[in-house]
Amino acid sequence: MDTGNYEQTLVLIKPDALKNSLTGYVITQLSEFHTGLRFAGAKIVNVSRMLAEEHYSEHRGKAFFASLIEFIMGYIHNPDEPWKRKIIALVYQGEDAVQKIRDIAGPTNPNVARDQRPGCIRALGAIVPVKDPEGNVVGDRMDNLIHASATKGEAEREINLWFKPNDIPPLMRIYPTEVSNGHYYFKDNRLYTSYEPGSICLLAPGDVVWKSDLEALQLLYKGSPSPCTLEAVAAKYLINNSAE
Ligand code: FUP
Repeated sequence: MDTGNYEQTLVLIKPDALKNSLTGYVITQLSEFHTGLRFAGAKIVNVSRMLAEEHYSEHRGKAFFASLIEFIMGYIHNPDEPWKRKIIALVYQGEDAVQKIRDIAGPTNPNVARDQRPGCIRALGAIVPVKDPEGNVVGDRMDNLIHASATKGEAEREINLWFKPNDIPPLMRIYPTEVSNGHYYFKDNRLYTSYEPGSICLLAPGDVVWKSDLEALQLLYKGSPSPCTLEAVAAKYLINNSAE
């Protein structure tokens, strides 16, 4: 199938950008006219803790981790209005998609962005001190308006984490898919292949699924080592399933 053999990358328009009405600005900066890239997927997501922690799993244990999770879940920018807690997840596709969007996003740290790349998107961000329970500053939270995948490998992991195959038009999918031939249910961080009261159906026979997800579920069900955790697969199927 011709998918243009193009690279894809994940962009998240974060709660600080949404709160400050910067969505239009970001989308204009990333538009096909400026970047040559096309939309392959888009969704509004109320970010669950499971999804947030999987997305930022490489930062687990760091001083800013808890604050970063609260931030991406929308608690910081919408403490009293839970229905406003959301991000916009986008997949862009085209030649050099990862690098092109990283360049327009700019450096991770907004202070560095202002210094080194004035005009980039993250130059409009903010740095917020993270304190321990005694009030000592132990790190910084970087509210930098957008996430952009750092490498092609990260883009694949992240797009598979946030998007199901059917969120992306068939001719734009670049990662392998399969059709599920079984049921998979999720409850209390456990996997089942038949319905358990209170469980949520992740996959049913006939569902189009990322090949990597199906392989991971088959391994996890057998109790064998899997390249990813159950949470990393389940988080996507639970998107917008229930409010945090
Ligand atoms: P990037 O790939 O540019 O998103 O950068 P990182 O993977 O290093 O960081 C992921 C997210 O963690 C960024 F959005 C910024 C945030 N972060 C902090 O909040 N504080 C830090 O000290 C480092 C990163």
